[in-house]
Formats: sequence, C-alpha cells, structure tokens
Amino acid sequence: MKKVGIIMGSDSDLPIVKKAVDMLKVLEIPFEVHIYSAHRTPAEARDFAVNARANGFGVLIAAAGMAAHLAGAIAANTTLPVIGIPCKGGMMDGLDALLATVQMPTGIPVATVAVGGGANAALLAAQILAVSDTALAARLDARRAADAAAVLEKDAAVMEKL
Ligand code: RP5
Repeated sequence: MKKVGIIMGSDSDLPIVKKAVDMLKVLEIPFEVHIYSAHRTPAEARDFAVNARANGFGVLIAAAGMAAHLAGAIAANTTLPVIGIPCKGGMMDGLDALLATVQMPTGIPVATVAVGGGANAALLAAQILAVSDTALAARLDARRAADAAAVLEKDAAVMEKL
C-alpha cells in the first residue's frame, strides 16, 4: 500500500497531527511524519515533496498555522494529492491559517480540511487511497457504519436523559 506522508511546520502542531496519526493507525495505513517548515527549512520541505512519489507516498498531509504556506509549498513541488490542515495560532482562532491554506491559485490545488481537522485529513487521505484498494474501502465502509450506529445509540438514549 502507498504511504501517507504527514508534514507539520512545527512540533507545536503535533496535537493536531496526532489526530491524523491515530486515524491512520485505526485504518492500518502506513505513514511517515516529519517536521519541515515552508519558512524555516524550505529546502527540506521541497526535497520531501519532490521525492515523495518515488519514495512510495500516495497522499501528503501538511499541517501548519499562522502564515500557513506549508501545504501550498508542498503542493507546488508534487502532483500527489495534498491535504492541508490549518492549525490554530495566537490570532483569529486559525482563520488566518485557514485562508492561507485554502486560497490556492489555479493549477496548484490543496484540499483543505477544517481548522484542527486532523482526523478528517486522515480519512480523506484514506478515501483517496481506497480508490484503488478494495480492502481499505471496506474498512472505511465499516467505520462509517460504526459511526452511524453510535449516533443511533445516542438517539435512542437522549429522551431518557432529558
Ligand atoms: C507555523 O507557525 C507552524 O506550523 C506553527 O503552527 C506556527 C508556530 O510555530 P512555532 O513558533 O510554535 O514553532 O509555521
């Protein structure tokens, strides 16, 4: 199976990245995690993106906050699908990072999840890989069914609580 590559701009992004890692583990998807910054280590971020396809990656996830250029910088250097996770910074509750991540120019797309949306980033990566992996697609179907069952269980219980 192709790997998912997760890059974060700083170790301060780790709590959000952990949500993606946990979901990839549940779905049994191989992954690598790196700290490369579009601003502090631009050469390493670029090298990772340029070589990602040859190194066995199928999807890349990039998490960054503030002037969140990481996902765009990664996407500029690969045609693998890139998923951006905007991270909360000290200002605007992450709206700054959301706009910096999502507002990409035509030609260099970044699929952007919600601010702090680590789990959804992993699920989207899984859904991309599942296009050509029926076993993974079955695991995703099972997960959806389990999530729906959990909601219906709460539905059955809610009136008793009120
Ligand atoms: C971004 O700046 C990082 O992705 C992080 O979200 C933010 C702050 O980084 P630190 O100053 O905590 O290292 O590049």
